[in-house]
Amino acid sequence: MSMNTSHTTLVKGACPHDCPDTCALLTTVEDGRATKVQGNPEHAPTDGVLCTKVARYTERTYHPERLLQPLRRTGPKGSGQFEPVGWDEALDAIAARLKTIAARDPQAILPYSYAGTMGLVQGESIAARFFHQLGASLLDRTICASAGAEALTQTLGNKVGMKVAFFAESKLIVIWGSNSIGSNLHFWRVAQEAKRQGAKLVCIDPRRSETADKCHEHIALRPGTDAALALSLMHELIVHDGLDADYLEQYTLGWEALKARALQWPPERAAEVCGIPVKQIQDLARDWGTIKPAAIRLNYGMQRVRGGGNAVRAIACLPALTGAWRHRAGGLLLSSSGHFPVRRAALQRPDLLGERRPRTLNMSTIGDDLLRPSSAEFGPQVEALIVYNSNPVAVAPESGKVVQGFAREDLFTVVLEHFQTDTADHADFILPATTQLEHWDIHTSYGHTDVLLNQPAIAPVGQARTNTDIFRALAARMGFDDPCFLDSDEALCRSAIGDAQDFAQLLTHGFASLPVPDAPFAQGGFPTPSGRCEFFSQRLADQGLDGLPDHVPNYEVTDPNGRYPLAMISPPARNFLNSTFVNVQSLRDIETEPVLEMHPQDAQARGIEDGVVVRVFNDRGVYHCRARLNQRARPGVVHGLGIWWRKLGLNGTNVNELTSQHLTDLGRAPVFYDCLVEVAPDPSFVAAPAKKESHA
Ligand SMILES: Nc1nc2c(c(=O)[nH]1)N[C@H]1C(S)=C(S)[C@@H](COP(=O)(O)OP(=O)(O)OC[C@H]3O[C@@H](n4cnc5c(=O)[nH]c(N)nc54)[C@H](O)[C@@H]3O)O[C@H]1N2
Ligand SMILES: Nc1nc2c(c(=O)[nH]1)N[C@H]1C(S)=C(S)[C@@H](COP(=O)(O)OP(=O)(O)OC[C@H]3O[C@@H](n4cnc5c(=O)[nH]c(N)nc54)[C@H](O)[C@@H]3O)O[C@H]1N2
Ligand code: SF4
Ligand SMILES: [Mo]
Repeated sequence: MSMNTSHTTLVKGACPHDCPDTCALLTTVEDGRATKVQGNPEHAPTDGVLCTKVARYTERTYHPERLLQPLRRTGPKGSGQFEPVGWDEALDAIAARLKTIAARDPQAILPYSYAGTMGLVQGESIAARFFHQLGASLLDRTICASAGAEALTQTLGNKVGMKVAFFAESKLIVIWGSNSIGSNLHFWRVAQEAKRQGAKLVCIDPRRSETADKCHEHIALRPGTDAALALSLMHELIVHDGLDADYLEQYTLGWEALKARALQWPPERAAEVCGIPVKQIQDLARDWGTIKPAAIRLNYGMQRVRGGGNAVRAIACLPALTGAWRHRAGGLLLSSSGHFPVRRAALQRPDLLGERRPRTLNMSTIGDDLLRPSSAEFGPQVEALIVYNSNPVAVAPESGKVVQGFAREDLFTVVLEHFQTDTADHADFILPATTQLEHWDIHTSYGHTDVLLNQPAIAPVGQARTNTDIFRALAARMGFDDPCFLDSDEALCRSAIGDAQDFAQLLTHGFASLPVPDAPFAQGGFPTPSGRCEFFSQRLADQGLDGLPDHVPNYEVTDPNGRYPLAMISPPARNFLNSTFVNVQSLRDIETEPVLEMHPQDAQARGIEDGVVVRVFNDRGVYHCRARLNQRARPGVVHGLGIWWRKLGLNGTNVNELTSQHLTDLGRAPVFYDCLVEVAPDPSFVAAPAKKESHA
């Protein structure tokens, strides 16, 4: 399991972050201290390479501001003023408060968590059991991928697709809504291999990203217009005889209906909607119809708009039109997570609810929901919030409202964290949690099909405890005596995944591959109700929705004469992972300050020079950052990069001050990239001195 030299150990682990690559880690431990985190060269998808962020994992783990002991609030809500408190005292007080609230109605308690760790054990195992036993409100975990996930499930039957390694053999790769170099580095390495073998790379992205720079073709469409482009590609394939009639006949459902829809989208119409040349559409359609094998790497960046679900449905149809799935290097990959036989019910134990059916609250509308009073439709006002693996004050949309909700003096908030984030600033109690180097976990992936085991490399830093251990301790204090609360983390790892998992192999190698066929849909066999690729979805039609994919325009469509004439998207900054790593100095030094990328033409029209502080605003709020003028932005679109910590920004806000709480067409997800703003120079702006984290 680990190799011993004199006082050095090499421990096998898994990267816990919300990233499709799920790298295998090797941590060097010298005399009990982790000194280096590297990629495991034996794990093919990792290939011995990590991104810059996780290569700095020891800097994050031993960060001087790491939370080392439980803290109790001393100042007003949100002031960030805390005093140290013992574990027993903190846990007793939390359990007592939860008991009081639960005695009235446990649904007034809301867990709030996401993918700070993607681990099945430190994610939702004991925590989920705890909230199920309690009967707390359920959380609809929609903040990232649920529009695309729902769309893919309706079309292909599950979150399934190509195996990432075979992109190396593709001759045409369409990178659609993904800055792979920044957010899917190990796929990019495979695409580079294909490029060396003569493949053509096309990038579809409003932003001229680092990835777009390195592709042969860049189609810079307006945000939220991908379905129009996809339908028009279908139009061209129909008109110019690019279809695989045999594949359509044998393995798809609803072709005649989809064909009629696609014929409404001649390239001239789509070009107008997308704001791109007609020729780009015609050329891509010709390539998609003639170059084989052809593959699409779709990513979630393009589904954060009103029509995000429909757009994913339209794009997911494209491989079936040309029979691209026949080849293992053809087809599409958005997510591979549906391939894993995770035993979710055994881990999370929804049966502990018994007959109770608590309400479900959507994490993407936490701003509104924290401000809602009790009512017949809503149920009880949220009185307590337990946050783990997430930083909602920074990452949830319309943060003005989120902050107002978290600032409620009557709301009882507990935050399990590594650092005093913007969310932790609003806690009544902050509980220090272990990092990936300090605990057991088991990981699936949404970018490859290997299971990874993470073994602890070092003892918990300070008084940190695992999420599981914290919920076990709370369960005991609540009087929950089901034996499932005693399961150890190692036992949870062993039981997490069905028969595909050989635990001995995981202990030895750190990873194991699932038995997934190389070309899963070469002869149909889609995991849909019909077994076919469902262009038409009866399940959607039964819900009163359009059974066919269509272009659904953004909620906020640009109007050059409108009050807010610029469309803003806010994709990740390469050196942060959502809001994680923003407080790691060496990485923040690379990103420097919060920026807004603008096209020089838009800047000039507003008297904005490169590097000046600007006000970005709409009816929801104001965000200050520095203008960065370059050709990455197309005219009419601006980019507020990365999810900065509010308190490390220029005026104590971040880009989510401007985003809305509207939801997508499918999957109830947020529409971060469907957002209109105006921008103005702000020469009088003086940055507030950066707030220091203070715990004492
Ligand atoms: N370095 C880094 N890596 C990350 C993350 C991070 O924050 N930093 N986040 C992780 C997470 S949580 C996720 S969900 C994944 C995936 O995260 P994604 O959100 O898919 O991130 P990106 O790959 O950056 O892809 C977003 C790209 O989509 C583009 N885009 C925006 N709107 C549209 C549109 O309407 N149409 C099209 N075609 N493109 C659009 C953006 O300009 C951007 O280049 O990445 C993960 N990896
Ligand atoms: N404007 C805009 N907003 C966005 C996005 C965007 O592109 N633009 N992207 C959205 C997307 S795709 C996503 S996925 C969400 C991400 O939102 P979140 O899932 O909230 O992700 P992070 O901001 O990385 O915050 C995760 C937190 O979990 C903590 N954490 C990590 N591991 C552990 C652990 O083991 N125990 C405990 N207790 N804590 C831990 C980390 O310290 C970190 O503070 O943000 C969304 N918000
Ligand atoms: S964040 Fe992604 S690329 Fe970086 S180490 Fe983790 S899994 Fe690999
Ligand atoms: Mo995400």
